[in-house]
Amino acid sequence: MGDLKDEDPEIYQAIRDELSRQRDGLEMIPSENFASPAVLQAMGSILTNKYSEGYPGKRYYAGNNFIDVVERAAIERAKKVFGVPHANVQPYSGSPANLAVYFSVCKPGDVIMGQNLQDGGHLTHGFKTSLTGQVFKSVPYHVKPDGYLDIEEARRLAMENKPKLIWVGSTAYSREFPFEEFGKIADECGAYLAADISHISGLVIAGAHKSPVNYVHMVMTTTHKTLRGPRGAMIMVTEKGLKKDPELADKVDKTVFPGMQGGPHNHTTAGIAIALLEATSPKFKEHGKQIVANARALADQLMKDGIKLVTNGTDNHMVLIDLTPFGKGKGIFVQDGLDAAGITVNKNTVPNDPASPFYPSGIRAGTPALTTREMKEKDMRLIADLMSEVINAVKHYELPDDKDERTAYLKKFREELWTNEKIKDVRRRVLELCSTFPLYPNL
Ligand code: DSN
Repeated sequence: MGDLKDEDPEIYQAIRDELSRQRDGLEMIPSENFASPAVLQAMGSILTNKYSEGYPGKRYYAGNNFIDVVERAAIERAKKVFGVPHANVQPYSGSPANLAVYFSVCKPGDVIMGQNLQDGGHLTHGFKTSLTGQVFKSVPYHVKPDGYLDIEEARRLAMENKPKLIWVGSTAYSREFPFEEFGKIADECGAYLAADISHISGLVIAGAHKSPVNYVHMVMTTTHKTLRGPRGAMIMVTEKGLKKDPELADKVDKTVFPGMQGGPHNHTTAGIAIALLEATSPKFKEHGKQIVANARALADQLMKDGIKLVTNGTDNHMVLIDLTPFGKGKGIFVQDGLDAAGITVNKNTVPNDPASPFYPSGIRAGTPALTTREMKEKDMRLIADLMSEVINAVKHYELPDDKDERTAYLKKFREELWTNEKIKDVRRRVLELCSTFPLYPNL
C-alpha cells in the first residue's frame, strides 16, 4: 500500500487542485467551512475500517471497544455542549437525519409543516420534489413581504391543519429563528416541533444565536457548517421532548438504526467528537460572534453599494441578495461572475421569486469560512465592494426563455467572463487578499 500520490496520481492531483482552489478563493457558501487539521486527521484515520451497527455497549459485531470510546465521547460532548439529555451522532448527513426525525414521530400521510423552499426552507422540510413532500402531506408556511417569517400565518395553518410535526429552521433565512413562538404554536396544536439548526449550530454554541433547546422536542444539526466538523449530522432530544413523549429518545435511536441506516461512519463520529471539543473553547465563542459581526459588516457595505438584501440585513452568518431590481433570473450570472473572480457563492431563490429555483433571482453568501480564515469586518467591507463590482459587471445579461437559446447564451456568457477586464481585476484583488490569510499551511 503506497502513498496516494503514487497509487492514484489522478485523485491526488484533484485533491491538490481543490486545496489550491480553497486557498486562492473566498469561500462564501454559507453552509461550507474549513474543518480543523485534527478533524481532517480523524476523517482520514483507520476508524473507517470498522463495522459497528448498534450503539455503544450494544453492537452487533465484535471488536468495538475503541469505537465505543469514540461514540460515547461524541454523545457526551453533544449533550453537554447543547444542554440536552439525549444525542444520536450516527446520521450520515442532514437529509437522512431529517428523515429519521420524521419517521420517529410520523407515519406516511401525516400532515407536516416547514418553511417553504422559495422562502428559505430546506428541501427536506416538505418540498414537493423531496420524498418528504411526497410521503407526508406538506403544508408550507412562508415569509412576509418584508422577508421575515410570517408567524401568524404559521399559527393559523397549524391550527387549521393540525400537523404531526413542525420544522423551525432553514437554509436561506438571514434573521434569528423565532423558536419560542414556534414552541407555543406546536404546544397549541399538539405537534412535535423539530429545530433544524444545521446552519447555525456553531452560532448557538457560541451564544451568537438563541438556542432552540427549551422550546422544541428535537434538534437536528449537520456538523460541517458553522460547527466546523466533518460532513455528518446529529439528532438531539430535549427535556421538553422527553416530557411530551418519554420514549422519544428510543424512537429516534431505533429509527436511525436499524430503521434507516447500517453501520455508522466511525471516522466521522470521531471528527464530530473533535469538533464538539473545539467548540467548547473560549476562542470558538469569539469566533461565533465574529461570524455574525462579519456578516453584518458585509450586509451594511453591500447595501451602501446599492445592493438589495432580503430583510435589509442579517442577524446570523449569511446575507440573501435580492437581484430582482436588475431583472429576473440574474442569480446564475452573478454566481458564475463571482466564481470567475474567485468568490464562491450560490444562486438562490428569493421570496416571491419571479424565476425558477434552477435559475433563481438571488444569491446566498455567508461568512463562516472567511471567519475561520480570521478575516474581520474591514475585509468584509472590501469583499462587499468586490462583489458589487462583479454584480454591476454582469447585471445586463438576460436569460433567454427558450431552452436551446439559453444554453448557447450561457456558454457565450461564460466565455466572455474570462476576458472581462473588471472580473480579471477583481480576481487579482481576491488573490491578493487570500495570500494574507493562509489556509492549511501544513498541507
Ligand atoms: N446544502 C445545504 C445548504 O447549502 O444549505 C443544506 O442541505
